[in-house]
Amino acid sequence: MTTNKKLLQWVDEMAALCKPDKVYWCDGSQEEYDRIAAELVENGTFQRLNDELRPNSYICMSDPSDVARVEDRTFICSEKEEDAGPTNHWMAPAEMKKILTAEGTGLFDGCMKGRTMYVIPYSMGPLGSNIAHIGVELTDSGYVVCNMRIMTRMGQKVLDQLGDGDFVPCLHSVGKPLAPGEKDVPWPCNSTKYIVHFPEERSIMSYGSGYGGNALLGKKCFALRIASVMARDGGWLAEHMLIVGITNPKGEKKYIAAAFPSACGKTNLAMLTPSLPGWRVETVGDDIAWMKFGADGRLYAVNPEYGFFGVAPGTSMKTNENALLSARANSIFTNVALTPEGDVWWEGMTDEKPAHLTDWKNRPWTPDSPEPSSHPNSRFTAPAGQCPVIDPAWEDPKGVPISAILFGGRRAKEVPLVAQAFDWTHGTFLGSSVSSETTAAATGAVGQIRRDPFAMLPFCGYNMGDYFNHWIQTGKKADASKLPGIFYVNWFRKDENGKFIWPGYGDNIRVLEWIFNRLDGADNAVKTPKGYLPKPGAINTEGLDISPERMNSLFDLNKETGIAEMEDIRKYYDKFNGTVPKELYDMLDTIEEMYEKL
Ligand code: SAT
Ligand code: MN
Repeated sequence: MTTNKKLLQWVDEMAALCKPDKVYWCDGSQEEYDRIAAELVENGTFQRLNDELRPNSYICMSDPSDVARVEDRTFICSEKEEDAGPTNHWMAPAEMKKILTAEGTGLFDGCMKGRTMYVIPYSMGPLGSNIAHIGVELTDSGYVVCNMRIMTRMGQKVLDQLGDGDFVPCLHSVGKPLAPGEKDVPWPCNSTKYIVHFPEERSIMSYGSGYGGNALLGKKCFALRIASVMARDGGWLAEHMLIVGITNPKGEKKYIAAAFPSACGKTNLAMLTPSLPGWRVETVGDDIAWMKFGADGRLYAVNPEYGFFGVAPGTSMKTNENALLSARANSIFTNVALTPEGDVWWEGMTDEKPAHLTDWKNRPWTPDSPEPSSHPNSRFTAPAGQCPVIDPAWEDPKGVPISAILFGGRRAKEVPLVAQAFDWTHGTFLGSSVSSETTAAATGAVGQIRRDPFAMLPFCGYNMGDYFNHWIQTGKKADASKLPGIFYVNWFRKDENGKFIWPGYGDNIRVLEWIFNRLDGADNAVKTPKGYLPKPGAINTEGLDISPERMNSLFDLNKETGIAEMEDIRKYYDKFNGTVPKELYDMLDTIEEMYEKL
């Protein structure tokens, strides 16, 4: 239990507002998890999988309308509209509070009737780490409790750590009160949804959805949107980045952090199986990095999370063995298909499709069925500690020292396989210009270039132009010799026949090798308008079927298309109402001049 006055008072107030039948404080024990999971089985929310095939694991099928984050219902309620910026939805805090909490008419008033309000104290980051922060989520969803126990460190140990300290209050309800005697549905939710952040108050309110980033409030809501504001004010970085340790054949190790828009192989890089002998890649995190400067002036990162909430379809022993093995037990599967043996299956898991399944809408499925068996955004929730290549330092409260930061996107042309930034400001420029071509997986036209700066577009809790400035200022305040190197990668260049030029996957270690050596000061690059590019032959292609000409085509330099790209970035910057820092406009001018001289 706790004697934290702010916490006790807030829980009392929220219980008075939401009117649950009872309030339950989560202790985080296995016994508690098993009990709540058994209740979910009883309610039809969970089905327990075959313990011989998938020990201590559950499958869950959501309401078909509640399957992904709802960006158009996501709000940043800062006092001033300009502080939310042009890329976020905004409403005045008082107006939003009225909608959510006003007595009698507010959505949260009475929203937990007939249910339990669970109190989930959780730590984002290793307990007691000076990079970590504590949140408390109140929820009426047992599904959320079970997922939060995998995704965060939670329970009594967090209250002990919290003491009288401060925490981020996170209120969540599925928005489906039960009348006396009313039978619950397997996946309660509400067609009205609000995912709301109050950056000045540093609090979160989420209504109407039980799914992923809408409901597991430690993840995108706290660890990115609210934490990005805390980071701006506190001089640190909260980023949508994976963290990996890379060890070369000599046994030397460096840690890198990397940001990619969706559908660019982020999870694969987080758990890469290198194709080059003697190299090792180990996972610290697959989605989010919190980075603070240490006393030695270096940047240290922790993974604030404790589990993976990974996309299931396409994950196989061939594409990402380590992700699949992470979910071999003690996991929750949402919106995938169920096999007759009581295990899970999804598109791409095996070459051969099973003859019979129960699909994610609970219908019989065969390979002739018109729809896929699993939702494209179906997920596994798996303990990070079960990853076969989890890094030995992943729980180190000090964090791991970051030597390089990578940005990347999916671009068929123009953007090279790899480039190193001239310096931190140029690296910030590269991060601000992150762009990716839309794939068939998303709605809308295929092959259109969409800017997703720092892969943070839906996750920045304040004005994106101010966020660029925070990056610039962070570099200015730091000891430049100790800052991580910044690189931009693009695994997705295509030739004139539309075929990928670079093999990707495990062969990406060859690019990481070049980066590794650059960080050690190797003289293997040339300065160009695109950054430092590898000298011809500097990337190890031994054993690859790729000609020097084809390699060179990954690094083409063209005055016209180069300048056109700069003009596109300039137009993009102009959308931010004058908040993009001068340093970045200056960088555009500098690079354009470099192109002019080609
Ligand atoms: O649903 S989550 O926000 O947790 C996952 C994602 O959309 O990246
Ligand atoms: Mn993500």
